[in-house]
Amino acid sequence: MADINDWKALADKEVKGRDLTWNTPEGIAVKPLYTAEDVQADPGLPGFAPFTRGVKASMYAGRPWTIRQYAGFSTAEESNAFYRRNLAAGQKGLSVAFDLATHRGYDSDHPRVTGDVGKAGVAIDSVEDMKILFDGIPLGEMSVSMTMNGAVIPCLAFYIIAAEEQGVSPDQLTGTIQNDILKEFMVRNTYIYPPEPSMRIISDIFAYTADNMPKFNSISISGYHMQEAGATQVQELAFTIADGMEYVKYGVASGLDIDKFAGRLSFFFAIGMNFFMEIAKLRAARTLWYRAMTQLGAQSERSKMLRTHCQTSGVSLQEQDPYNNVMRTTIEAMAAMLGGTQSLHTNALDEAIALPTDFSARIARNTQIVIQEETGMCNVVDPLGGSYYIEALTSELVDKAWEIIERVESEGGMAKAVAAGWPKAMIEEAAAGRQARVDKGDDVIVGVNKYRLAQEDALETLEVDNHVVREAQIARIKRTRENRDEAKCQAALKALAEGARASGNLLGLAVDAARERATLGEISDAMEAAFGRYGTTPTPVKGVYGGAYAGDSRYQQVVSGVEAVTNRLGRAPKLFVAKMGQDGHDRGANVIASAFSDMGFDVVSGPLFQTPEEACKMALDNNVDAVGASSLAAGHKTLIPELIGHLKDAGRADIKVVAGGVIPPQDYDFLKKAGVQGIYGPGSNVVECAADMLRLLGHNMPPVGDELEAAE
Ligand code: MLC
Ligand code: 5AD
Repeated sequence: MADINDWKALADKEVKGRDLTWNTPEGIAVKPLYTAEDVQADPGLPGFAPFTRGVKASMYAGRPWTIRQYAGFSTAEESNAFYRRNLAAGQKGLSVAFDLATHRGYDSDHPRVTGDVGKAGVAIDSVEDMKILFDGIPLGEMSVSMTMNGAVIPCLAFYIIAAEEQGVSPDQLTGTIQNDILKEFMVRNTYIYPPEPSMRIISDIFAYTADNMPKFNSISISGYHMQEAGATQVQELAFTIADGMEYVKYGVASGLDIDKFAGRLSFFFAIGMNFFMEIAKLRAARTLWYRAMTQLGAQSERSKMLRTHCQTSGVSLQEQDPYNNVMRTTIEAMAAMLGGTQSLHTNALDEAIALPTDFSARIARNTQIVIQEETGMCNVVDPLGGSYYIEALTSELVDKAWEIIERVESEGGMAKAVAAGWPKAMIEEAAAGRQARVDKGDDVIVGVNKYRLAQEDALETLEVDNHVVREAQIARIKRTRENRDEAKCQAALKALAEGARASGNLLGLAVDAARERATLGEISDAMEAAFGRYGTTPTPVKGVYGGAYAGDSRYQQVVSGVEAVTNRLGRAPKLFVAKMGQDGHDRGANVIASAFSDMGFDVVSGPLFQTPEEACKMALDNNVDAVGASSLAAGHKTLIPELIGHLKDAGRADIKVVAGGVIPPQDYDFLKKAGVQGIYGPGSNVVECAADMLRLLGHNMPPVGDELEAAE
């Protein structure tokens, strides 16, 4: 019989000695062949420790994963109608997307959120909105996930009261609250309070749910947003498990018995296009959590069992040739189910430009239904168990992630690591490296950097008129305030504020305030009075993007162009990367900032959450040549024209304004009429963005492929 050396000789001959090793971004050297020799240990059986092969013995053969589509937009009425249509069409669990005003603890009438109300999710200002959101949906039967982290106390309180007023007691509630603040500080940015009080909020929620809501998952510890921000699978895995360990330590330090709350911790991972790596990642995650929880002293098997939701990757989807996104999502959905997820969201094909329409949501949902009901794939538990490659990858991921986890632990845990900033820097470095690989065509994206269409068909997308939603919300807030018992409401808010300053369970106190119709903004303010509001300024990495481009002629042309402009101006051209509104997605802004700075621009990165007026002031104070407004949460039509208006009023219409991010092509004309001089959607090549910027600054930049020296 042939052995491995025979195989090596034959394969070498076939490819004439070419090295077939695939070096992945996570530093794994994937070989072209795996055999029994690569498998370190027997992975055990599903339903048994360490749960590598799944948390249930029967897995999907017994019950398929929950089809749980994340959704929310506009008003509670519109989102409720959308939920009901989706449930009628085969969706099994709900998952609420709140708008950014709600995330950040502002009522819809707050002046800082005019561009955000109802845009990236549904606007929720009080228990009245929450009741409408679940009208006709029995909360005693439906499991509901709420993606809420910053304003987690008022939102969960509204949910509890909405259920109470449906006649459903807290102990009947099944569902999940995201409640994962560490990754907010690292990558997602919808925090409100500083880290310490934010961690107290989480322990208070653990305590309240352990006592009153035994069927409710008190947290969804999320790696998803790390991968979206550019993390490799090893980083996502390591930091997520380390976050989980930190929450457990805080819970225990606050006096809770580990086995009383740990069984209701849940997880959330992204599933990207590296199919086998993603399958192995979920298996590795379960193996790691078992190890971590054993180390932390958990006794019950349930406490050591990693149950997870997954979402297919948003960043893997493209604006160009968008029907390719259906295939991408299908591949990712298969990886999630082969990895053994408990619940899944499949993204819609219009992901890169807007929120899903009924049409795109149907295709996304049916992707899961087809897998569950047409393929027979659910009938066998962990069908890839025992695959040499999958088992070897699983072990390698466990080892690589554990190394990072040990570093985190040796430095005092994840809260300290997040404060020190190195996990975020590591992720941003990976993001800049990925962008450079895509821009250079080393990482292929079909329809974007290869096989690009000459002409794109227009896609019909969902548009929300935030002005209309805001007016409706303001009217309802007014009615709610008029109809409540003001004295009782104020007393409840006062008790909450005192609880925040001293002790007392914040969720319990907020439930009382919610019952009295205190608004989300009022509940958040009561805690902010004690905790303060947290803000950070981004510090983009340097050298990674430029490093990846060493020797590239087009890159060199742009660098020379920047030098020419620098000589003309007597200083480097200055770009201000602005993030306005409550949109905290900063991967794009950070990648642009670090790449432009590597190319020689003088880059000023603004803080998150500026108003257009504040952004204008910063542009003027820094005397910049151009502002690049990054928008991924649909506020662009309100915020960018306002910024241009302020610049004009200040007599600085000469400052160029360009926009980048998730901007539907239908909005391009509107923005151009408002004075935006360049628009860069997803899939834009960053070197070409810089070439465009040079043209805007009056430099004669040659088109791609033209090797003529750029003449100043
Ligand atoms: C499951 N069950 C079985 C079984 N399979 N029983 C017998 N045999 C089987 N084969 C039981 C389970 O034990 C459980 O009961 C019950 O059925 C439900 O199954 P589950 O597997 O727990 O599923 P689910 O209820 O859907 O819970 C999944 C979860 C949860 C634990 C991962 O946390 C969850 O739903 N998370 C969703 C998070 C989410 O949607 N996030 C969106 C983020 S979007 P019991 O009693 O054991 O519980 C986002 C984007 C952004 O964040 O904005 O940035
Ligand atoms: N409705 C549906 N999906 C949403 N996403 C974000 N907001 C919404 C919403 N309101 C999805 C996108 C995004 C990820 C974070 O969640 O897929 O990439």
